[in-house]
Amino acid sequence: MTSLLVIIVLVLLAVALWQLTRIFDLTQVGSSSDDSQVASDNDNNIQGYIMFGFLAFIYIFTIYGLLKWGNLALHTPASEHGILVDSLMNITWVLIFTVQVITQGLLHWFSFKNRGHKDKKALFFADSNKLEALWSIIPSVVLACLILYGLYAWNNIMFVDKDEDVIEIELYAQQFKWTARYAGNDNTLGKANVRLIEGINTLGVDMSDKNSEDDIVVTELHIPKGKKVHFKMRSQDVLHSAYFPHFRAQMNCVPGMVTEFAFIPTYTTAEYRELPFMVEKVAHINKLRAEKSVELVAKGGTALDPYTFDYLLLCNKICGSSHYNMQMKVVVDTPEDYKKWLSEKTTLAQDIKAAAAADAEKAAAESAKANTDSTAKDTVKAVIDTVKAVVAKVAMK
Ligand SMILES: [Cu+2]
Repeated sequence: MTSLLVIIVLVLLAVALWQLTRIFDLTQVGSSSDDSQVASDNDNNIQGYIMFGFLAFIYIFTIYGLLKWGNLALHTPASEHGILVDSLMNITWVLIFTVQVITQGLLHWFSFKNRGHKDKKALFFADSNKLEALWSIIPSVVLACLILYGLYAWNNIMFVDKDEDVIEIELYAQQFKWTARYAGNDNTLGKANVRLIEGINTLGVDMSDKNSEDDIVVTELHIPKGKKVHFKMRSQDVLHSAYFPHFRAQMNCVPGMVTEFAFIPTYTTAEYRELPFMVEKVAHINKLRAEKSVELVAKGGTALDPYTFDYLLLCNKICGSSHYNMQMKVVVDTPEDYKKWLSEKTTLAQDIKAAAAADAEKAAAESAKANTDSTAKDTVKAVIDTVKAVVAKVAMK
């Protein structure tokens, strides 16, 4: 509401200023100033210098932005293909910056150099095949090279050989959380369907499928370093996007279909935490948190916990009101730790059995309690009846 009021005030202010300038123009009628509406040499000079000023602004702001916010860009990639993605990104940046600096410089220089002048006349020519060829061929060649390199990178990243030794993991997206399913010893995920969602089987895994028997469902993702992990994504409700920024991986999760990608992690969580840039970043965040904590404690609040780095799986599609909080912790372990972690997990089949047993136990306890209650009620009733009978007998006597 406040923003709306601010916008209305700004619009009204702009209208008022515009009206003021009109009134000012009207007061100038008849004066000696030039009101011919045709640009004079002086006007053209001013416009030329303003253009140079704008060019300087573009250059200075670009340099300022790079220095000020450059450190916010993602740092060292934590996956094998991440290096390829980063180099593609860097090449694109260098090209864009070079072309931007040269073309903007030329554009403004020529506009200034050929600014309007009473004695100058613009040269007219219908077309120039040489120029047309030059500005068509150069961008086409550059763009074709970029696209080819991009396609090469894409195939390299997306292609998973059927015979390749990979770990199969399903990522299940729903408003607003992620769940992961490991394929188990057979390394084949069992079938699943949203229609089969029931009780603790929140992913709708088809338990009649043999491959589902050893599937493991977890809410914290663990993956081993140096091993290719093949992710298969499903969505329960709306369009989500599985985004692993540190691994340079992202894929849409579309309801009704399975999407996929694969990557090889190259740093364990512990190793990534030790990288110098990360140590520096975490120290900076914790310094800010400590300062904020002093402020909070002074106001009677609680101090903030210190920050520790963890890889994250985020949702990168605005999928609803709590989209910002749709994330899952990702831990990259050494292969040994990963095996140990996974071996400690129970399978979904075991979980369902345990839940059914717990339900049965609860139902038995409830029925036993109901029986005890009814027996107690019967006893009390019998005692009351006996007392009533005795009282009646005594009264008759
Ligand atoms: Cu989402």
